[in-house]
Amino acid sequence: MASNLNCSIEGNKKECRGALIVLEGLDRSGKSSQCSRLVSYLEGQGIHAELWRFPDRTTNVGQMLSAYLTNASQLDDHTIHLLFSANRWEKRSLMENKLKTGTTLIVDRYSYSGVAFSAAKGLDIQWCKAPEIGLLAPDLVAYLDISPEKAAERGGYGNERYEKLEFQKKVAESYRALHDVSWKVVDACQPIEDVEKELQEVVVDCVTECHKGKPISTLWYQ
Ligand code: Z5A
Ligand code: MG
Repeated sequence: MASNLNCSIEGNKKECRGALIVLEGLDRSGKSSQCSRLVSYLEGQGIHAELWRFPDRTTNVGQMLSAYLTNASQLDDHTIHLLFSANRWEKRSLMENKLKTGTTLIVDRYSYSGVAFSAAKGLDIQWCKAPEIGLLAPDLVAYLDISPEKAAERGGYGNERYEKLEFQKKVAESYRALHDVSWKVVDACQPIEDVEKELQEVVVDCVTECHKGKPISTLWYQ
């Protein structure tokens, strides 16, 4: 029997939906570190959570993305944009099932990375957003805010395609264009534990809201 609170009741067990929480930010802003910490924290609080990341390099599409990012293949900018989107679409129904059965998903990059990186190459932002329409909308977007220069000081970039300071400056501009008031912007230059603490509070509030029946919605909000 389904309740109007997005909770299902199986046997005696009442299950509320999980939250879709996305971390975004420039390279080296600390997303992967914070995603892992958040999952451990939530599990410690008795909240079932899984760590997800995009691109998901394990699928066939993901392997094409990985080859592109490591410069092992070259693709037209529009083509690679659509492949990044396809990589989210191939996971959409699994994500929805997980959310509906009570798993909170902590996601390392999502549609905002897709749009920000392609727009930074000069593609039209509305065109970039279009293939994302209908994907699950995050219940929370947390943006780890750091300047491209400060991020570059963190252990250096790797050798992947976009890991260059000048390009990261353009990505920062694209993120500014995408940002809306619903985003939780966290100062990513704080010590790692302080960033973690700030995220924990807002994430637990978001999970509680979803448990209480916040409806699942789809992109884009506006
Ligand atoms: N991409 C795209 O174009 N389109 C799309 O749709 C999607 C992605 C989804 C995937 O990179 C690339 O694909 C990415 C965007 C593009 N391009 N680039 N460049 P990725 O996500 O696989 O990248 P990554 O290898 O995970 O690295 P990252 O994201 O750049 O880093 P991070 O996850 O934000 O940071 P971190 O690994 O947690 O931390 C970096 C270092 O900083 C590490 O040594 C930490 O210990 C340190 N750190 C973290 N926090 C702090 C604080 N607070 N203080 C000091 N030091 C810290
Ligand atoms: Mg990362």
